[in-house]
Amino acid sequence: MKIYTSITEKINQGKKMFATLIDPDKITVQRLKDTVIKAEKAGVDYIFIGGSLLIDNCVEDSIRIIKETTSIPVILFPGNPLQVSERADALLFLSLISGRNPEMLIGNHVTIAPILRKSKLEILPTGYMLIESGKLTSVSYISNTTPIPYDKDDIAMCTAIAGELLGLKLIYMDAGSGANNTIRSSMISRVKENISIPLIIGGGIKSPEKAVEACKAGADIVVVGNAIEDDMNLMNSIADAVHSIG
Ligand code: 1GP
Repeated sequence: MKIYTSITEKINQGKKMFATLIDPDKITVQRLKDTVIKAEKAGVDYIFIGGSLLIDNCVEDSIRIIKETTSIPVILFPGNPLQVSERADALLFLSLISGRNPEMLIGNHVTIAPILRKSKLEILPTGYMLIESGKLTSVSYISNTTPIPYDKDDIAMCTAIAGELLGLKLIYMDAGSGANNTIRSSMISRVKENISIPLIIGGGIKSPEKAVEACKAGADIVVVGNAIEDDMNLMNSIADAVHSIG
């Protein structure tokens, strides 16, 4: 449990963490290399890799390139069971607890379980919660689930508590890739105050200010994808802002 231990140790030290999300379908080899070099210089804590689709089947190659370039831990954030690679360090084993689609809650997990059992990947059982964000996101459409309404903090809280009681080790609240609205602070803090496992927040974060807002509300790890695809220099300012908290 190296990565999970590193997350909890940082939380115990009062530190906040920043993860860059790379969608292998949306990035060229050269841009991937440049992004990873900048991530290393910026002090990014984790690289998440995954996407809702898998058009070019390039997860393996992308991780190989990342691993040749940096020692930042690579964590799979799979949009589907095909996005599993032994080259990564860990896997967010996502159960979509905000939804009521049995395949996303347990079905896909049964399919992939024997493969994961044999792999060396560190498995991070994660309660994944989609939060409504002002538009239909890819993950909501693909997963065929309804996100938790933007202003229903109590539903989010109860869902996260249920996830923790079921034994999940992380909660990831996601407004979805390219969300119009980030998750509001009151929802983040309501959840954080009622769980004792690490909380990941992502979706629509485009600035250091928004990342800091999420951290101050209770996020332990903030995830940024789209905004970094648009401007990789943002990694520096977001990493500095997140790491200066606490
Ligand atoms: C999406 O939380 C991630 O699953 C990141 O979202 O691409 O909008 O930063 P963005």
